[in-house]
Amino acid sequence: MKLYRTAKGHFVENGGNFYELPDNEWHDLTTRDDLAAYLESQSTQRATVTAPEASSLLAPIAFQEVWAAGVTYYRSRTARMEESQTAGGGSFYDRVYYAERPEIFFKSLPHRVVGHGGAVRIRKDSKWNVPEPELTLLLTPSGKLIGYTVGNDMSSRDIEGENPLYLPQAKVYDRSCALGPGILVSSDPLAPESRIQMEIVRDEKPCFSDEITLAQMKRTPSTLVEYLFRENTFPNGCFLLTGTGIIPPDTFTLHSGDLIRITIDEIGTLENFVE
Ligand code: DO4
Ligand code: MG
Repeated sequence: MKLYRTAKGHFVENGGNFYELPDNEWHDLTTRDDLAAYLESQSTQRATVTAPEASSLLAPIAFQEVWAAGVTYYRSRTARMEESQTAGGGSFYDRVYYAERPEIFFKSLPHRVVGHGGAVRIRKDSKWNVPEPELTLLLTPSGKLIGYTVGNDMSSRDIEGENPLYLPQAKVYDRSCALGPGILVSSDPLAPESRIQMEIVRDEKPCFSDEITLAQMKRTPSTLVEYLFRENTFPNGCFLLTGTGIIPPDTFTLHSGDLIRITIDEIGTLENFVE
């Protein structure tokens, strides 16, 4: 089942059919531990409707904080070591990749998040920017995993590489995070062979594409969630991005006008232009 937040209401897709939900607040829906059972019962009681238009989709977030894990794929560890070598930060990334404790950082509040079709931004004081396509978990206030979405952890690699202590500036700025298109409602782990694919289109031509499977993630979502909830409460629940395994070559930087298309099997495709 998939759940969509749109300008015209909330819709659930179940077995290939769409149903419009009664007037629930998005916050109330996405903090329910029993969301899957609730949506199942709603879809048996309602008439089918036409699928909502992609242009009406809104970011699937209410008041949740957004957090992110880093260096969860070998490729990410290697890229960070290279970018921070002159700053002497190289060994931090290797150490965190192998350490028991994962890297988890605060990424965003809802007002900095855009949904499918929204424009993400690159910082004006940065010259090297990339999207990071990441499987993203939706967690309720009790810490229950109730769904998945596609996330883009926009990053300024020159700022991050200059000094690891600049990470929050490389990661947290207006419209530095995209989530969507909707929520795959499931508490089951996704199949290890599920692919994350990213394509970047410039002047209507693909200029980068790559893919990776979830099998290559070093940590499990449940371990990341356990660390995140160890000494934190989330009265509104939270989203947790689980790290990137796709890194464009060092010669690549995003341009204004680029289209970023991220697809995760089972969840869907998130598209954003760069402002
Ligand atoms: O350690 C810096 C950030 C890493 C990250 O965002 C990622 O691996 O996805
Ligand atoms: Mg990331």
